[in-house]
Amino acid sequence: MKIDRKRLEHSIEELGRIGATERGGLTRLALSDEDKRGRDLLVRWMREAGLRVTVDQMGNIFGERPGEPGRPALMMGSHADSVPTGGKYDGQLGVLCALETIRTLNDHRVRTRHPVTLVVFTNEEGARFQPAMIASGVMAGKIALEDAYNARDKDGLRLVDELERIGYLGAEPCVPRPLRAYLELHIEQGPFLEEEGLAIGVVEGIVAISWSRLTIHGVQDHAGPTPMRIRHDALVAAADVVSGVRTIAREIGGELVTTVGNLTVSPNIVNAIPGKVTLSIDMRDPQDATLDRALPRLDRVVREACEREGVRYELEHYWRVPRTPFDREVVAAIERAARATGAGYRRILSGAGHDAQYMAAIGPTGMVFVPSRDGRSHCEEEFTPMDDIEHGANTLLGAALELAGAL
Ligand code: HGY
Ligand code: MN
Ligand code: MN
Repeated sequence: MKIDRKRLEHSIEELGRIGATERGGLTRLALSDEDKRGRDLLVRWMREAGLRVTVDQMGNIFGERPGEPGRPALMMGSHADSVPTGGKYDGQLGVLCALETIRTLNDHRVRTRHPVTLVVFTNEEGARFQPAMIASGVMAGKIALEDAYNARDKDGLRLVDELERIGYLGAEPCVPRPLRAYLELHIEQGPFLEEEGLAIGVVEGIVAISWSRLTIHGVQDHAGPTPMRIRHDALVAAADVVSGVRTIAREIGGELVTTVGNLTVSPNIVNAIPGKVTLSIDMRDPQDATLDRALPRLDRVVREACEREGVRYELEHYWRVPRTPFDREVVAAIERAARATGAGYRRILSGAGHDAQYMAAIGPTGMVFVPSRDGRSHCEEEFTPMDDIEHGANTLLGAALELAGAL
């Protein structure tokens, strides 16, 4: 039994047109009008596949295919929101490969012991509302529903109000469901599979992640008449922090990665000394202990940079997800399915966060990776060849058949 490559390719192209950018990428921010249009299309496809569609309090969408009554479901899916000027594979490919798996089961009239449930998670990216993976985080009991509801985007709009506005504020409680397993196919978003000429990654787990936000208060003043000796420039302190964040990764080394991805300056005009700067710090490592070493260094970098410039600051380490190992039985099932495709594969660790990170706290979880061209993602150049997607989708199908128990 194999997936229908043409049908899958067509679905990728059709969903990828919703929020498409001129340069072939995708901007479909969580709970935006484009996200609503994408969700509506997925709900239509789920219904056409005979699934019972429900929506929970966080806007997560579920499409249920029946199994034997009383058995826990095999859940599979991903997210359909993107980063700004991102790609049309991150997240949506996992949703569409899960849908293609179900469509293939339908084609072959396969009945399964366990129900099979397709899931589309809300706001996985954390691009519009923080933190990332907020909806699977609420489901896993790691993020309070009220906190998620009150998360605000850069325009001050609340997550719950945006859910309501697009018609996806569901009634189903966003709580753990009994799980046979959770499977997620995703692009690797790194260079290793392509470098080694492999089509499939059997994901053993996800790195530890820490997100911090820094606000620096300087003294806003005129860029002309203010002598250098009396300046307290928030952006000069921020610049020291940005290079200090890079130095932490260089000094600790190993697989630690550190990024300042977001920086806002106020009043952000040519002729005023910046009075206020906010910036984000993203740090990740396969070991929690390394992040525990890196965070005090970050505190020191910020303290010293701000002391030098004589500015005040607030530094908040507001999100931390531990290194997450996946379930050995599920990983083994995915590896068997990968081997059965005949394509090249290897075990791999994910450097990107995924909803699977929280789902692993609810039930046995595993992921399938497919390569990213040049290792690129979160950019319009994001791309994965259809041959690799086909191998990945057939791996997902094989693992689903084993874990759901084809009758
Ligand atoms: O941040 C991440 O790793 C994911 O793309 N949300
Ligand atoms: Mn993703
Ligand atoms: Mn992403």
